[in-house]
Amino acid sequence: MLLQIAPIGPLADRLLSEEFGAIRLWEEPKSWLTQHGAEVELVATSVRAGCGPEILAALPRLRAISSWGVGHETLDVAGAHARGISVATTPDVLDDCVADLAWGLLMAAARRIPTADRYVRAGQWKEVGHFPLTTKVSGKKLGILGLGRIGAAIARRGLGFAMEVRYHGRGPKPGVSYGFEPSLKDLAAWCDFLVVACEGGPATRHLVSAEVLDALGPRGILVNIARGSVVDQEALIAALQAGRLGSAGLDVLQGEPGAPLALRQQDNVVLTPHVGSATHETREAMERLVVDNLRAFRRDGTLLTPVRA
Ligand code: 8YV
Repeated sequence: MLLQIAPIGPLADRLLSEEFGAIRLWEEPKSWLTQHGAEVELVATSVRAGCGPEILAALPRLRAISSWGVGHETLDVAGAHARGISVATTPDVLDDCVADLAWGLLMAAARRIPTADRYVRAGQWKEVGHFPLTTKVSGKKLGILGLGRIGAAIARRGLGFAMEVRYHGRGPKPGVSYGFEPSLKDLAAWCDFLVVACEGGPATRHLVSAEVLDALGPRGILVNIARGSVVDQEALIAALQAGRLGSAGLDVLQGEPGAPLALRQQDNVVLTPHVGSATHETREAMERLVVDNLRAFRRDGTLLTPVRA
C-alpha cells in the first residue's frame, strides 16, 4: 500500500492515485495511521510536508519514501536508513531553474532592478531625473557556499559572466577547477557576491553569521536560494540596516512563508517567495520524478535518485 502524506501537485496526485491507489492521509480520519500504518510499504511526500520520526514509527513495514523537492531536512533520512528504508528526492531536474533564479536575484540586487522599476512607475524618471548608479556584475568575483549540483550550475553561469569562482563547503570537490576556500569568512572577504546554495538543517544553521556578513562588506551582495536557516537573519537585517552589507537577494527566509517588516522595508533587498524551482517545466519534472522513483522501486526495488547515507 502507498500512503501519500500531503498533496504534491496535480500530475503526481493523479498518477499516484491511478497507478498506486494512493491513500491520501489528509483526507483520512486522524486514527488512520494507528489502524492501518502496518499495511504501508511506500510513502509519497514532499519537502514541505516531510516525513518525520513519528510517521516512520507508525509504519513498521515501510520500504521506500519518495519525496518531492531536493531538500530533505524535513525527512528523517537517518532514521529511515537505519531501518533499511530507501529514500528518494527530486534532484537534478531543478538545478537549472534554481541557478537561473540565483542569477536573477544577483542581477536584480546589483543593478537594483526592482527599485528602478518602482522609480519609473512612480513617475520619478521624468520628475526627478536619472536613476542613481549601481554595481557592475560581469567580471566580478563569485563565492559559492555549497558546490553541489545547484551550486555547480550557478558557478557555470558565472563563467559566462567572466567571473572568477571560488567555493566553500565540507571539503574540496574532486575534479573541480574552481578554488576551494576552507574558511567561509575568507571566501566572503574575497568575493563580491556570495551565493548560498548548501543544504539546510542543523549542520548548516547560521553558517552565514554576522562575522561572514561583515567580511562580505558594504559593497558585497548576498544571494540565498537554499534555506533561510543558513543565514543568521537578525544579523543580516542589522547589517543591511547599518549599510555594513551592500544588498541581498533572498528567495528563502527564516519563518517563511512571509517576510519580516524589517526586510520588507529595506530598499537594498530583493525578495522572492521561495520560487527557485517554481516554473511549469521544472515542477512537472519534479512531480514526474516522484512517481518514476516509485515505479522503479515497485519494478526492481531500487530508486532512481536515492539520498545516499
Ligand atoms: C521548492 C525546494 O520550491 O526542492 C526543494 O528543496 O526548496 C524547492 O524546490 C520548495 O520546497 C517549495 O516550498
